[in-house]
Amino acid sequence: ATTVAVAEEVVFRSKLPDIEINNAQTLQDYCFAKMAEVGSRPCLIDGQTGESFTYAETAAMSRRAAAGLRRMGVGKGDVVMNLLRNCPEFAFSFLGAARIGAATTTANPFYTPHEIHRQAEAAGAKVIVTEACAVEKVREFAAEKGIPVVTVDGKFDGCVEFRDVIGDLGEELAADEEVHPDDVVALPYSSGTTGLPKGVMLTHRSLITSVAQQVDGENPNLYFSKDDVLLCLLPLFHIYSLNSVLLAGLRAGSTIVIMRKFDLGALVDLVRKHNITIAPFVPPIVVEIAKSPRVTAEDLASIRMVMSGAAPMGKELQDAFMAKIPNAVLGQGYGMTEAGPVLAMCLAFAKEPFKVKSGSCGTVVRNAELKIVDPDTGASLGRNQSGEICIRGEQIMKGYLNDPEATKNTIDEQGWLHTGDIGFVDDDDEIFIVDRLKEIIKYKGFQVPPAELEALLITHPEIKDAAVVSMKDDLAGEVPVAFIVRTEGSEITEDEIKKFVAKEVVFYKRINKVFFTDSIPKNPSGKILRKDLRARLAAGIPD
Ligand code: 4UU
Repeated sequence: ATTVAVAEEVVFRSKLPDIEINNAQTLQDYCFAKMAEVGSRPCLIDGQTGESFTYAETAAMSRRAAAGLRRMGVGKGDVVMNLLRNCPEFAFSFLGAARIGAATTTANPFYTPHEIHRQAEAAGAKVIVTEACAVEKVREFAAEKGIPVVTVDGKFDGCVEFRDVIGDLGEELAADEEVHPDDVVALPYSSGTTGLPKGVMLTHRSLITSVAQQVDGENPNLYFSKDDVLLCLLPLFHIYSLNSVLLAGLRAGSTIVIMRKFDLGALVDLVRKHNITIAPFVPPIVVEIAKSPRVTAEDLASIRMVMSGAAPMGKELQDAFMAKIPNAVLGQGYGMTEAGPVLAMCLAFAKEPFKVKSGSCGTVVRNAELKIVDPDTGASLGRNQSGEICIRGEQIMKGYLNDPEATKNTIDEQGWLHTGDIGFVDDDDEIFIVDRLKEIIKYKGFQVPPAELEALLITHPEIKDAAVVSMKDDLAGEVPVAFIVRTEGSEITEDEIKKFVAKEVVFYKRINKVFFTDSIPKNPSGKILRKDLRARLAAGIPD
């Protein structure tokens, strides 16, 4: 007789018990739930100007933004684009849009016009909220499409000032629009496991669940209190900062100090001035602080928690940093835009902390299930075996906007979201990421989608074929490099190709190196064999 193997699922859970999460309310009600307690406490502080807004003022500003956006014709189901560096107006606009049942799509103001227009168009943005550094890039496009442009930092021809949207009379929205928990509230763009950037539909339900998994419960996994002061330096247009800094900070009633751009001196000044207690970072910032002789333990003495995420942080870096700031807890969060975004969080951040290991990216959050599957067979794997990390729970995205095919390829029929990350769970439930199955390149935590660069490269008349893969880099973690097949007779140079790309993309998507080759390795269905190219790079003979 033959034996039939019964596939057994090994599901990993948090060490913390599940909690009850009321995720059938609006995100703004959930975030401002402690208003009675924190109304007069500082909520947002603009690090640059020192301007401060209490919780009551922040809520009022968001109601005024809601009224203003509605006057501009934004309504339920519509999309507002936030094309902003960090500023208080980002929060007012985001929460204001939520109040009228609209969603916010977020984009980097340093994107090129091409990148901005593509997202604004795909998301169907009804209004663009931006600032001086990006105004010129959207003005013409917006005029053509009849999209109003709002600016937060001054008056520009043909644009509306945010101040006027808020209104002199201070008219506030009387009552929030009723929404369904599964209505979209945030629409960040991500390329996910393959292809071009897509709109990630995060709903009221998913974001409430994600924030609750972090900061709620008797023993919160990520313990923020109303006495904490959070440094909001990571860009709010990326889901890490939007979710784990702004929304989680609001929910906890903490003070959020907003910083527009990274500068080590300014960072130290802000930490000292506001007694920052929580510092969410990405690995390149951790590296810079660890290496800088200018930054001392004393400078950062008020910080009790340093969080790193969005890219790998190895044991060596973690140990070097901890030696420098011995009084702070350093750990990682592991997120992916599509996953809501947080999959795992360091348990040393809990109110009653657990002992954790350097190099781990945390333990799966509570109220969620995580499994590791063999990418070839789909079999569920046990502890200490590496495979693709999958997550299930109410926090994950509803799907990609207008792309059921890509959604189906990411979330399977059983509701598991496939991350494209390779990792394992150890004997103590800690997760270690060891590789990436998906094509995405992460430059200092920013997404660089190879498919986007390849599509651009092959529009050049002298480029016959192209493939973009990641190469390790000391400073950025990873950088994109291109394998190029020239058209017959072409003598186009590396420099010309780099310049061609640089004109069209934001700085971190620029091609770092070009390798000319005779052909791009592909499988029979035409998919680029990136593994082969990465192997060539690793072997140091890239042609
Ligand atoms: C190794 O990077 C993010 C979100 C990060 C995040 C969010 C909330 C971190 C902490 C937090 O609290 O999203 P994306 O969509 O830009 O990129 C997702 C990918 C992951 O699939 C993985 O490949 O970024 C990588 N990544 C990490 N890699 C994210 N976090 C980590 C990590 N270690 N800690």
